[in-house]
Amino acid sequence: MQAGLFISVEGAEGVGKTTSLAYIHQLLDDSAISYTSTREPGGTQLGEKIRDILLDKKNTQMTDMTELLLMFAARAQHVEEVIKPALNQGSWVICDRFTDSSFAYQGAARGIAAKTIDLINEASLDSFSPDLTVLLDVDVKVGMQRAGSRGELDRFEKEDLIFFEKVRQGFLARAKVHERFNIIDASRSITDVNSQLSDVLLPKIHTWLKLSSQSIQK
Ligand code: Z5A
Repeated sequence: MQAGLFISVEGAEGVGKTTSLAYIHQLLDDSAISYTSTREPGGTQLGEKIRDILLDKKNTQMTDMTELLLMFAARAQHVEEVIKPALNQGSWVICDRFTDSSFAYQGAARGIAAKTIDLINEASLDSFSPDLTVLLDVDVKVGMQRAGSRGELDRFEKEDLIFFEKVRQGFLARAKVHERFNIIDASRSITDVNSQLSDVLLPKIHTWLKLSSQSIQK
């Protein structure tokens, strides 16, 4: 059986991940590809409990290292319990954020050295990474305005413009060195963003369907 494809969707505050994820689901539904949609931090019962701790604005004393280790604790569980089993069954996995968020938020923005995150990534996940990463990129002010229209702010959403500018630059720096990244100009209209997503994903869908039918015929 052809293994599934692991896709992460990344970006800073209010870039439109939720909106884009809905469109990606539609593309996969239209192609009759089975997929698991999941998110980080979270994605498992244990991970969702960790998410609550991470986002709780009452946890003002949390150190940056605690935050990083909690992200990776949730991720280690997520990879073994959900992501790898789904991929092995030929299902695609669409993940709202993954390790690149830790490099952008805990690394570039909080200031933890990338080599420290690399070590934790290697030790906890054997540096398991997505096949393809969609990075939604937009001016930080625009993203914050879009996100600002929502209700109460969580522990991350309370951060300022400078923090989210560092997050954005952290993502863009990673996109420069990892070929799996596809940058989407998220300043455009939702229709235009969807069209950019189609340009990235349809060739992958067609190739995967072809390989899949060949492996069934064997
Ligand atoms: N975090 C971390 O620090 N380290 C890690 O390793 C991981 C995560 C994995 C929770 O993530 C927090 O965890 C996150 C980073 C941290 N904190 N922050 N910030 P999350 O993904 O659950 O939370 P989020 O980043 O705030 O995402 P979100 O709430 O899901 O926002 P979004 O999905 O990017 O935005 P949206 O809901 O799709 O769009 C926002 C609004 O803009 C909405 O009204 C849309 O209709 C509108 N929109 C969307 N696209 C467009 C376009 N193209 N034009 C105009 N308007 C648009």
